Amino acid sequence: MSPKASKAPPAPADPPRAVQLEMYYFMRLTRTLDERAHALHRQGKIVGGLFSSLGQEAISVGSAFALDRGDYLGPLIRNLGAVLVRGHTPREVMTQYFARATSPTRGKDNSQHFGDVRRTGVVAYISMLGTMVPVMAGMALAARIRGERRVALTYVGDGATSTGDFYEGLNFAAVQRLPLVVIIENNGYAYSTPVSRQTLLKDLAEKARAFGIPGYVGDGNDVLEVYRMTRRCVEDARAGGGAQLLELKTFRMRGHAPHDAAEYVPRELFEEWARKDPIERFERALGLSPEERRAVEERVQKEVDDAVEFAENSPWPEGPEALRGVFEDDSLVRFTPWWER
Ligand SMILES: Cc1ncc(C[n+]2csc(CCOP(=O)(O)OP(=O)(O)O)c2C)c(N)n1
Repeated sequence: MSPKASKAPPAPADPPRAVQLEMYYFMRLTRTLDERAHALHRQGKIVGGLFSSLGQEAISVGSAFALDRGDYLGPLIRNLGAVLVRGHTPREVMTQYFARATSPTRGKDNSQHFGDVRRTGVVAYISMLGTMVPVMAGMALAARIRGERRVALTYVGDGATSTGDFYEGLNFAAVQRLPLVVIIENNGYAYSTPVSRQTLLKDLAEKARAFGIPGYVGDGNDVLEVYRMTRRCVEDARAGGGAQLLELKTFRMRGHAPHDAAEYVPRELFEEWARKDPIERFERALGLSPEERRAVEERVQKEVDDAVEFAENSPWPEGPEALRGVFEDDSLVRFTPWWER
């Protein structure tokens, strides 16, 4: 689908080179953290779910750069890059992966289930597919009620576009003309289900028609295109244009999680998408000098080494911590058996 021709504003300009270098840094940081985490998982140091954004870094970084400071972001398991851009540090990420007492959730919950609405605008992710759409519609509505011009941005996978929550949340946002931007991160597979078994549509953005909202399709492996398209959706949403749907095509370069070798994916697809690697493409577009590349590499390695060391040396949470911070009111989780009440 093409943008509405009649009232299309000019495409937002690319950020200056210094900002593009920061985008490159965040893409490299995301990938290095991801690769280190997978190595640590194989060593048994990280247990439980670990989800990769390998090959999808451009979507997270480009879209997060398109937001303004006070905006809300609802990430997915594959949006580590967006969470880093919003200000969560490698130490926070690693301690969360290691489930230590120093982590954002103080050792509780899934590796990606953290955020900080007040500090970074990141609304902690929950794993039920599509559920962040109504949650982020609620964030946009709350901001409007308070008279704040904040935009809410969230992501769904191709699989999540088949859920009721996606339809209900987006339809509510459309009808209420809420400033909500939903990015479909179309990475070809929902676990082992290819997109061709998910929908008969050619482009998932065509679903925008069902809600009467604009729908766009872009290249999810081109960080500057991601930035420009998201920025435009964000600007339109903030100006009163209501909900926006943006489908970005990409590929999941690993299995769903470390236990999944993705044997159901034809090898040629991995080879084809490896040639479209978003980081290598951006390096070429930026015309990086060897010195610039080395400087980013050193900065990233130092930060990741520091994060791993900090996490490994951090204490485990004490048992009773499991009962704290689950609800606003801590007393709610203290279960009293009926015979003791
Ligand atoms: C409502 C719901 N149904 C099923 C699952 C189990 N599940 C977890 S991830 C996943 C596949 C997700 O695919 P997609 O939405 O395309 O995102 P991707 O993992 O490819 O980024 C499924 C079925 C879930 N978490 N929530």
